[in-house]
Order: sequence, then C-alpha cells, then structure tokens
Amino acid sequence: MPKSKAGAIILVITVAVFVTLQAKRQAERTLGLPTIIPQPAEIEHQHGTFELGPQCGIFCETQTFAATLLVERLRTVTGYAVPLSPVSSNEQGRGTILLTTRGMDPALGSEGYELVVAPDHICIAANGPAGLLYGSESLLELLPPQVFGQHTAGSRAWSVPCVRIRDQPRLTWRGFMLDVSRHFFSTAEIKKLLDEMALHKLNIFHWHLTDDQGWRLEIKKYPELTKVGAWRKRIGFNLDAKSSTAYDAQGRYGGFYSQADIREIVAYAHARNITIVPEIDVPGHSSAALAAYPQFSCSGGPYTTDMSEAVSAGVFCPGNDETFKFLDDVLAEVMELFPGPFVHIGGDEVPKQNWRKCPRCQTRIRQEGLKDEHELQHYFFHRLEQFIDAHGKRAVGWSEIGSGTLAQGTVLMDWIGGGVEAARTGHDVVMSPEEFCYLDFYQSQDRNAEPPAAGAYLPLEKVYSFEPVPAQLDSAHQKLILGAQANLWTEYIPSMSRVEYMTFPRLCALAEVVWSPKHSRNWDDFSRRLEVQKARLDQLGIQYRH
Ligand code: TNX
Repeated sequence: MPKSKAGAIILVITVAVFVTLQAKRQAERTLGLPTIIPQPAEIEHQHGTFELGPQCGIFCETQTFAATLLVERLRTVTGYAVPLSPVSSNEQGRGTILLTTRGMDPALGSEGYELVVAPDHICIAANGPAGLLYGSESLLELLPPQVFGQHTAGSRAWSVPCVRIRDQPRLTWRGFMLDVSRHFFSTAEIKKLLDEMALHKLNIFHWHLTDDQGWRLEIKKYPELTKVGAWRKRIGFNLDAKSSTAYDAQGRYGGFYSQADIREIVAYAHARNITIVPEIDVPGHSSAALAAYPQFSCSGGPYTTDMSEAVSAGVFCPGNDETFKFLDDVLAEVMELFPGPFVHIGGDEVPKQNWRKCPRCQTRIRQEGLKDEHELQHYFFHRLEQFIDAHGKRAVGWSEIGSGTLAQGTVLMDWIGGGVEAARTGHDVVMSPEEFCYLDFYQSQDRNAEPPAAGAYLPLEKVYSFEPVPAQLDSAHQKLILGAQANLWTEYIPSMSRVEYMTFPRLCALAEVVWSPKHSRNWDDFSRRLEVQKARLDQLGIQYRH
C-alpha cells in the first residue's frame, strides 16, 4: 500500500473515533444536565451522583413548609420512611438532606438559596422559609420526573446529579392572574394552581374576584353581593352548559368564596411564599355588584350578570357619596381578609356615557373643579386610593388609572401601556402587556384546531422572548419595575382542565422571564429543559397544551 493511502486511512479512522467520542460526551452531558425551570442564577456541575436510598432522612432547624413538601413527595414516590428530624448535629449521617438557615449570606435575600448535592449528602441553605422552599423545589427538579408522581414508583433509582447552585430571583413580583368572575373555580382548584405556581417559583397570585358576570367574594355587610351577584342564569359566552359543574341547586351558574374559604386559601398561599393580591374591579366591570345594589349606579339599574361581553355595562356612580361609603365598607373587609400589602381596585375600561347624563356626576365635576368625566375617573380612583393608604396598604390599578394624579404608594399594572410613564413619575410598576402576557390568547394560528380563545395569538416562544424591564427607562427608573405577570381571563375557559391548557407551558416561560438572569435566557436550552418539565406536569396530572 502506498504510504500516503495508509496515512489517509489512519486520518479518517482518527477523525471518526474523535467525532464518535465527542458525540458520546455531548450525549452524556445532555442526559446528565440539570433541567430546572426557571433556570437558576448560578449552577456548577460536578462529578458523581447522590443516590437517595432507604436511609434518607431530612433534618431541619424549624419545621418549614419546605421540609414538609420534601418529606411528603419523597415518602409518596420512594416508599421509604424518610423521617423528619430536628438538627441536633451528630445523627445527620450519610445519605441525608439538611435544610438550614445558619450562617447564610444575607446578600441572597429572603428568596435566594444555595443547594449543594454531594455524593454523600445534600444541603439546602437559605435565609428563611421562602429560600428553603425554592431550594427544595429545585432539588425535586434534579430528581427523576417520577418524583412528582402520586404513587410509589417501584424500585427505580433516585439519583441526583452532584451540583452546586446559588440562586435568587431577578424580580420581586412574579405573578399570575386568574379571573374567577367570568367562570368560577373551586377552592380545591385554586389550591392546585397555587402548588403549580410555587413549583415555578412564582410569588404573587392576583385574584380577579369581581367583574360584570359574577361577584365571588363574601362580604358580611352586603350579603346580596353573593346572594344575587354570584349567580347567573346560564354559563354564557356561547359555551356548552356541560363544560362546567359550577351550578347551584336551582341550576344557576356561579359560586363564591366564603370568608372562611378565603382565610384557608390565604394560609395555603402563604406557606408557599405566595402573596394574594385581591382585585375588586371598579368603577367599571361592576354589573354583578350593581345587580345586587343598583342604588350605587347613576340610573338605579336594573343590571344583570347574564351578559356575555367582556366590555362592561355596569358602572358605579361617583357623584353619590353613598357609593364611596359602600366601597369603603367592602374594601375594609377585603383588607381584613388579605394580609398582603396590595389591594387591586381595577380602573380598566370605564365607559363614561352614564356619567355624562348623570346630574350628580355633573355636580361632582363642577364642585371638584374637574375638567371632564376622564378627570372624574381619577377623582374616583383617588378616593379609594386614599382609603387604602389610610389602612397602611397600597392600591394597584390597571393602565387606565394614568400616572398624573396617583398617590405615592400606588402601583400601576401595565396591560396597554402607561408603565414607562408611571415609572418616570416615581411609581412602582408591574408589567403585563397583552402582547406577551395574555394567556387567554390563541396558542396556534390554526384556530380551528384550538378551543375558543380571545382574539389574538400568543405562542410560547413569544412569552419566552418577553423583556419586562423597558429599555427606554434609565437604570434608576428601571428599579421601579417590580416585575411581571401573566393574566388568564376566563370568558372562554369554563373548567380547570382548560385553565391548565391555556396556562401551561406558557407560564413556565414567564417564570423564567421573571426569575432567571437576563443573560441566561436561551430558547434552545429552555426547550430542552421544557421536555423534562412536561414529564413533571404529566406526573402532577396537569393538562398542559402538548
Ligand atoms: C380586557 S385586561 C380586560 C378584561 C378582558 C380581557 C380579554 C383588562 C384590565 N380588562 O376584562 O377579560 O381584556 O382579553
């Protein structure tokens, strides 16, 4: 054989071996790579694995929800005893998991954590219960997806890749909004959603409790709000009556949360580091309240909850002082029920025609020196804002509240703009622009292949591309962007399975937008991790869109 030919063959073989080895290494790397969503701020891969076995116990200083969550998950799926014990040092042996707040770095804040997985032990360290919870959620995502199952998963291996994670959120407001007025969801369903939020490290549940088609919150002082306002004749919105089970004994559609239900859900959310922001949407979107108490409208009514349009008909009368007395009473009960710092009072889509015709509104405009009905809306908002402020809480309102006349502590929630202007005038802002954050929009351009949804199109990739901090703000004003949230309006969403279909996996993408460092955003890598996340959602029985 000529020399040059032998050389060529050797070269080809060398290249082939090299390519094969590279591919194998790449495959190993991909297989063993952690698949946490949202992507942690810092993650260092290390050699080896921790094998979770029958000797595994959990040690903690004080019994937090994080410890309960781990114990409950691991017991359910491994069938091991997984004892939970206080840290008293010497018993913590090999193969155990430690949750601790000792000697933590304050720079990690209340939600940050460190997670170390070594071959012989696991340690989650944080400054408090929120960080311990998020460290535990990340640990669960290092285990096989079957850890989210409902039954003992036989004799499989429970391996955790060795890593060192140091993680904390990019933004403080990581939210999800659910409209329970257009369709009603039970307390058990709300709890399931709260679990799903905690898994994604989301910490604000914005609960849209009132709208034209239903008032969902028991108010002791005004029982008609739920006696009348929580029910309508039909499911509405052209939907199949059988697509929901929310009917009363007389066959009316609806439902509401008692104050006891609310307290239970608030506590459930609190354990999961979720603050509930209740929304009482006024002065528009108020047909349900006015169906019960028409005397607080300009015309005296009648109003009905049986309407299938998103655009409001029912508007409170700001010319009448009794209106404010009523709303103050309602808000006083709301503030008593929800311990969080924020009360959302809506302010969106307020039709002004009733105010133009109403002598009391016109008198108010004159007496207060207001220019027009537009300024009357600001006057209305300001009165409620002052009441909320006097109770040591902060009002939140939609884009339409503008930024000219807001009280210092008020937060603007941007759905159709106004966020940049509000930040420039020194107000905190939550971003939820329709274009990126509206989960009631279609997930495919082939609408016939999808269940009915609101008009526009919002694919997963677009949610993932959302940048919540507007580039046109300077860095001082960028700090006023508290965070962002996804909103689920439920005109076309009569059941929890449909809620899950619209919410997941798009909420997984939003979770990464608000939690992970901006520079770590990577669509291809997210897609890789999402495949595993979907396996987890399957285990949890979440009916996401495939
Ligand atoms: C606008 S967003 C609304 C809701 C509707 C939604 C439908 C906002 C503050 N108001 O009342 O449900 O559009 O996408």
